[in-house]
Amino acid sequence: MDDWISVEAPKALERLRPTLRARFGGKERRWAEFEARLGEAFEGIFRGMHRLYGWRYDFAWQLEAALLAAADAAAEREGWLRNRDGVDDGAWLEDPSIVWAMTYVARFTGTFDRLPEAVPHLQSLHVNHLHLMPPYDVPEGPNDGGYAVSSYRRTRPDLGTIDELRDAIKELDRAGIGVVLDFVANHTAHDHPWAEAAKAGDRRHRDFYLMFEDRGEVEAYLPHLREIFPDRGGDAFTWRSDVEGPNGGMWVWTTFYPFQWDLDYRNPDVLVAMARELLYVVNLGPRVVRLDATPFVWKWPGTTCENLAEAHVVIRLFRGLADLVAPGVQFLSEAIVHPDDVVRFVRPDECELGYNPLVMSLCWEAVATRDASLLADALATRSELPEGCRWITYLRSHDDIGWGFADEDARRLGIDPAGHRAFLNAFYAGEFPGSFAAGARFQDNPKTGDARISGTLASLAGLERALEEADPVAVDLAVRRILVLDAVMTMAVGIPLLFLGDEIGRRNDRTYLDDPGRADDNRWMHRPPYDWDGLEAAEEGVGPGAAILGGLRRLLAIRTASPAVAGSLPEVEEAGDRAVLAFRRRGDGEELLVVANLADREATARVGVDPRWEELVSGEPARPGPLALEPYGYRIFRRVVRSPV
Ligand code: OTU
Repeated sequence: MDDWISVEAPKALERLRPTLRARFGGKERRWAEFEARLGEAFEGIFRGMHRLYGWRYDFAWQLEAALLAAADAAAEREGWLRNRDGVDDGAWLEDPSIVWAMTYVARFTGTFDRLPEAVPHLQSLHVNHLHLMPPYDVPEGPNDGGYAVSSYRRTRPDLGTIDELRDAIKELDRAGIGVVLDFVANHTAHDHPWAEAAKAGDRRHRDFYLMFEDRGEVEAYLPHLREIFPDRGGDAFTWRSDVEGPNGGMWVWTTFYPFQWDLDYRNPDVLVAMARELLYVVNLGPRVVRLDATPFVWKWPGTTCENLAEAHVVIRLFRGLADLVAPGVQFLSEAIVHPDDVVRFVRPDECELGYNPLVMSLCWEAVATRDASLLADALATRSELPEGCRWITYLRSHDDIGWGFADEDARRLGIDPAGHRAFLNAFYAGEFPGSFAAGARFQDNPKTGDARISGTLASLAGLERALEEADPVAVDLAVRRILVLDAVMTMAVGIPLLFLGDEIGRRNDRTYLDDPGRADDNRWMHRPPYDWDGLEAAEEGVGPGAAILGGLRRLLAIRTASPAVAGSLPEVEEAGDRAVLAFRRRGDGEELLVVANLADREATARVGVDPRWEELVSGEPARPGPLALEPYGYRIFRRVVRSPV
């Protein structure tokens, strides 16, 4: 098969060359650039298309359509972006100074044109990549925080126009802040023009979605599927009487909410149409595109319809086509699944970047159990990625926290996975006696016993309860808890990502309950409007926000000046106390030793340091012998190592 492709692909390229060239309308330099990239990427694209659609009578036409989409996007790409493509080869991944943040435009500066006003604050946090939550047009009413996209070519009117978004991206980029934009590959909103056409009975667009005339057809899939959002009631299929069908409607596949219609990538028309939208987004100017819900894009009856091999081929095709247009633009994979499956999306020909939900959830696991073993084990055994790829490490996002550790890892450490998850849910929902957390259960599923957790960093870490109880000791402890978690996030592995607001200890927001479009999705409790007054107070040294902001800035200053964190893996070591996480990072003429006490009691750590090391957090000289750590105390030791001659 492979041999056949390596013979056929060059012939196909030969045949397509004049058609593609014509799209550049005489812009010879652009065509030459495109042609050179084509030489590199074509065989991969051919292979992917053939793997998915090679059996079809229209395979050659669909291949052509996909390449035409890339040629058109390349011909249209703006000059400043082409200049950036010329220098941006992804080498920035090797840079320790990369720091990410995420926010909703509506809840941060309100509009695109005011984003540049936030640059000084972002810079004070060393932030140089900003994920703007989906700013695209959405249906009226609930829209899953923008993840129900009605069109990629229009923005939400309250934020500004698509041109204003373009301008803001360009201006932020000039200020050294690359933008991260979403591409929601798995579904569209139920009022996307394709969905509207499908409702109106258009055959071509009906085939864009997974639609079934009767319940019997659904049964081929149903028993194997996981319920992603059980709270909504029902299952992954929604009966729509506004879609014409022989039984007065159709069942539509809706993995997430009923207003998010899953696309059917088994239809090559969908791949090509979505590639056009993706390349449109790429041409808006982001440095990174976040691919939402990557595991779900391919479905076969009788399978879980998650993480299928074909889903990877779809991502690879997107990557290959984007390589023709903007090779410097990186992809970020959002796969919140078993750790073995998470890592498979992170590879140079799929997504160079991947969220690390394992480290995220195990940070929380460690402070709940006062035991760093599972976190240490994950860092030691599950940090490695292919060359040129990086984790995005975070403590929480706009989504819930799921306990995604592997059952087999837990069992190896003598932990019962189901019981442990039940404990963690009770703990972070604040139900467990003595818990410091003020979170809430998200998508509690009594049938399976599964649940996830909502809450801001500060509320989950105990600040909300401590302030409510006006208990200064508990407030101090909560601040330390937040900072030790920040220390792990900034130093352990990958690129740190902050949810804006957490840097000043923003607590849960319950106003979402008054908004009918949000009230039944408690993830809104941890997506509060940005508290600019709170920031001012924190800057003036007032309240726990000031301590959090100061501590985090110190950590980020250390992190961004430490070449050892850029390319190295954490080397985890025993420190003689289960509450203590200790790891080294080595590289580029320096060695770091990070020691963090994840318990609310004093700990003693065995660390091999001597006066040749400096300690960067306290500034105190390093002393040999056991290290006494206060509750949630952390130290970052550094020494210069001479490179081998
Ligand atoms: C993503 O999350 C987004 O981050 C969510 O905000 C969206 O609601 C959702 O997609 C639909 O667009 O289940 O609880 O394995 O777990 O894609 C969050 C990936 C989610 C899924 C993930 C999804």
